[in-house]
Amino acid sequence: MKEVQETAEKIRTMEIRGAGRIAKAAAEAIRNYAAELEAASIEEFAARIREVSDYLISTRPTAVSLPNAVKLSSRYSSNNVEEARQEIINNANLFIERADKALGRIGKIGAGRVQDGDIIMTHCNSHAALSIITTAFEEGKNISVIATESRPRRQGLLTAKHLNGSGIPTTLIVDSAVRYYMKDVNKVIVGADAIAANGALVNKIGTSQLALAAHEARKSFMVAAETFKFSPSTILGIPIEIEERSVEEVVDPSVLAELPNLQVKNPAFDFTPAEYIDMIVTDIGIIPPAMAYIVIKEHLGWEFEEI
Ligand code: RUB
Repeated sequence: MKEVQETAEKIRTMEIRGAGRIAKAAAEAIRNYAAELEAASIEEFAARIREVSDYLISTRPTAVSLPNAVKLSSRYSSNNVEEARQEIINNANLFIERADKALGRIGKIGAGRVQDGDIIMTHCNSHAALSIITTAFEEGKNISVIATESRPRRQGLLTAKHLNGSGIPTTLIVDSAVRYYMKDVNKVIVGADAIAANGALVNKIGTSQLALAAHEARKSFMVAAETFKFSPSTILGIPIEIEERSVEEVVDPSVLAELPNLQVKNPAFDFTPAEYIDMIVTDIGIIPPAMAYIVIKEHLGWEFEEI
């Protein structure tokens, strides 16, 4: 349980962050918990796995990769504790292996849509988007990147450091400069925390501004997303919750203390409607947002009986 608590805390405090990494960390935590779990009966085993699953899922509400990873990893069919334990270990390992492979595939497939000379704008810090950008560069394409700062947590700096390490020319801009620079850009590539059944994207706050500006300037808007970023529960009309983080990420607590009448808001994500998205690069190929429902039905093992 100690490892589960540590992982949960790291996800909550964003020491582990980004939807893909959160998912893999949760799968690892479930796997290691199941491996050590002492249970006298399958009922006790089931109850403890459910408890830990719910606990991990509660750490961050928006990234659907987290419940998907937990659900896909913690599945078992046997009524025997040892067999159920082994099923969970195998499922979690399979999830982690597929997640790693998915990033490579997205990079390769997406790089096919990047042209020599492209200037690419990206937002926040997405490993899937970076996989496309670095693969295109490694293929010999002469590209450069405009990375947004991504206030308030400034994940854009992580992106800039990553790109700098790969030798890709990068310009860091403040979020409010997105529209100003859009004229210089050939395409926008962002990641995803969740994709709804109607093809809408949920990603770092400000993503929809990039999409609007790209639409206005007629620039291509690409989303890089593993299939486990698609949200099964949206088929049932359950909306994706937007995480509201502490206002102290935005304004220093000492300043806040002097402004008792001020309200500060800090939503961590926003929605980009499907109509602003040109393509979603997934590990099963490039799809239009309208195909989100099919991905959920065919690639996430979603069954209506589960309701
Ligand atoms: C991260 C974020 C990323 C997506 C995709 O938000 O919005 O764009 O999670 O990332 P936060 P990846 O920093 O709040 O977790 O492609 O790495 O899964």
